Amino acid sequence: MTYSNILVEYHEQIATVTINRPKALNALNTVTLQELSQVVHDLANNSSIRVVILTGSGEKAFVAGADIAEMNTKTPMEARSFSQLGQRLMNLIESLPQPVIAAINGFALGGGLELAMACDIRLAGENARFGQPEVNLGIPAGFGGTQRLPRLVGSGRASEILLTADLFDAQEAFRMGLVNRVYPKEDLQEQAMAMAKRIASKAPIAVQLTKSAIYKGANMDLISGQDYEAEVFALTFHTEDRKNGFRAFLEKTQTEFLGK
Ligand code: CO8
Repeated sequence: MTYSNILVEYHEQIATVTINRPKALNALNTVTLQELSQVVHDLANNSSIRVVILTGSGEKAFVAGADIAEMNTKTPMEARSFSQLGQRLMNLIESLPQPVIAAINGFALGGGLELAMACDIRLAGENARFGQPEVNLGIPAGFGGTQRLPRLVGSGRASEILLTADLFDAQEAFRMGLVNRVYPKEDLQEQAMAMAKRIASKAPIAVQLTKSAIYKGANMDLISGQDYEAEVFALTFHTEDRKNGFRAFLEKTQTEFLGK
């Protein structure tokens, strides 16, 4: 399937999804949000894909936010629908069975940072710049940023970022735990692919259940989260991969995980 604003490339068991509106710094308009939702929906049903990389096209931006030109003409009701379209996309990414790595290759602002925060792992090029500049435009963040940012970096730091609209660089994002690693910009995509391959080589059902336990647990109390963990732990004991993984360890050999 071809999209006007999204590129999808497949490399063995890894899908790279690129937001492709470089002239608008990959800003998220309605079409891009809809296409991305369709891509994520399709990937959720594609069991041959084990890891997804999400990135932006061009040298300058991951995503510079929701599309300001498009939003400018919206009525309050249309703005609500647009916010909910973005929120649904972020939730869809978070609940995708496969892990998603954000390769942040430049500006990740507003809806762009919100998109990165819906991913499981964030890797940044050293040229990346981050921020939630919505209050400069007279709006609050609207794709989940007021909720995910405090959960990721704590409410004090999140409040500063959301209320001042100050931009910050990749090293600062790293120091506050918002990104996992920072790479020279020319190494970013290669490093994202290397990490994706490492994850893709692990037992896929265990990987997906781990993601699910992290994601579900974030919205549960500790005891309920542990109950869920015990359930998914037990589930893996039905799998061939669990048996083969244990056997390989005990026999000091290697196994290739098949996802069953
Ligand atoms: N939307 C639309 N177009 C954009 C956006 C954007 N968010 N960002 C950049 N562009 C366009 C510019 O208009 C410009 O287009 P043109 O060449 O036709 O004039 C092109 O991309 C290149 O941008 P600049 O010339 O501005 O490039 P600079 O290097 O000078 O500046 C910046 C780069 C600093 C990233 C600058 O473009 C900028 O500040 N962009 C806007 C950043 C921003 O405010 N993002 C937040 C948007 S609001 C948001 O994301 C809310 C999400 C929830 C919404 C739900 C509520 C309804």
